[in-house]
Amino acid sequence: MTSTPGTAGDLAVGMVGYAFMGAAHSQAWRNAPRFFDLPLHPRMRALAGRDASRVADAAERLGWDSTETSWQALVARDDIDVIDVCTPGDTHAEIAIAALQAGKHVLCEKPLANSVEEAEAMAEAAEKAAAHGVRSMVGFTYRRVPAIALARQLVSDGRIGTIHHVRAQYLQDWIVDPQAPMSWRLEKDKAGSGALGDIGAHIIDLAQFITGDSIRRVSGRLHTFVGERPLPSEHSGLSGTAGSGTGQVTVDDAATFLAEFGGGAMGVFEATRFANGRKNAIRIEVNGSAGSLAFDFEDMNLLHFFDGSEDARTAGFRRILVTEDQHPYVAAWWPPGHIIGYEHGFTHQVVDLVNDIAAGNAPTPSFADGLRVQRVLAAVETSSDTDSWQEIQP
Ligand code: SOE
Repeated sequence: MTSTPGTAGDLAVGMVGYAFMGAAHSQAWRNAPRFFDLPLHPRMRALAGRDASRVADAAERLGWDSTETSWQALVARDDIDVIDVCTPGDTHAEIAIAALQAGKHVLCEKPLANSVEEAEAMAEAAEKAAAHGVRSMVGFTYRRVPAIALARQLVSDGRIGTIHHVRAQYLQDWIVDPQAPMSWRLEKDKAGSGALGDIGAHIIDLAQFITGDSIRRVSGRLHTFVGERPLPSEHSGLSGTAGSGTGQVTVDDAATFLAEFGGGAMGVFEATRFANGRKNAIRIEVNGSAGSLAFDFEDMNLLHFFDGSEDARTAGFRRILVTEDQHPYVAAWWPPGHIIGYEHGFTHQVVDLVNDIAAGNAPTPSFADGLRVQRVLAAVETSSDTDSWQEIQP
């Protein structure tokens, strides 16, 4: 590592992968400097993918200046400061570690890895690189939804008091139809786990983020409702069409678990792709000695807040529209009262990363935070396999 990249006005970004997450991150790199006052200007310098013509099409569509057909070539370029990893989980560790060792800052999609061992190696590489001013962040994007960031503020301001209960659900239904085709998200080799790692990881991170506490033990159950599915006709995203032949689903369709937090709170978690009618419902409720909070991503601009100190005759859950200039991230967007959407969380993620890189701060969630989530995921799987409570290594 020779010098700290990204300190001369521009911050040159190279991204690996260009499917759903690649598109979401691309709009974030493009919009962040247009709406936020940033100390460094992100440049969308290069996009990497294996197929030359597809990556060229994607670069044109998403706004990248050039392309590479291997991530190794991207990491080797000395005109790139940040590597943004938007690939399936089986490649996160090798790309992120190589990038950190080459002195590039890294933003890596969630979950951090497919196993605790990989996540440990990534956290170690991140710590070593940080000693040279190289920054890293894992993309638990929902932390940057303004209503969630406000929930975190209210907890740390003491408005909820001592937390007794955390109720967290992530509910989707995109494979409830047994004819919905296979995709990489249904293959253990590529995704690590199913609903558990893909969406359960988000609610684990959110629960720990909002409460400021850590899960200390879990008791879980994983289940696969449909074990064999049609192979996709060509593309295998969240909405592919069925082709001929079938493939084995090697991950869970749904995961539930009980959790105990270090500070004594009790947690109930549920992550499923079979909640018919629920599209992207991240529901979190926190009950404390002084009040409660409730959030649902399907109504993402609202936070529900109960203040237990209010006169009992008029107390009740208050519906806060999180669209005011005083709310986290909101002032950069539209006039008060004008709502924002799914993609804004990705933009806020880029804004925070760029600010941290410029200021020399350690971004959050860090790879160490990603490792902590990975340990909970692994413990839920072991618990389901062995019918036992599992402790999480602190
Ligand atoms: C699919 O379940 C998915 O795209 C997840 O992979 C994302 O992390 C989540 O934001 C939306 O759903």
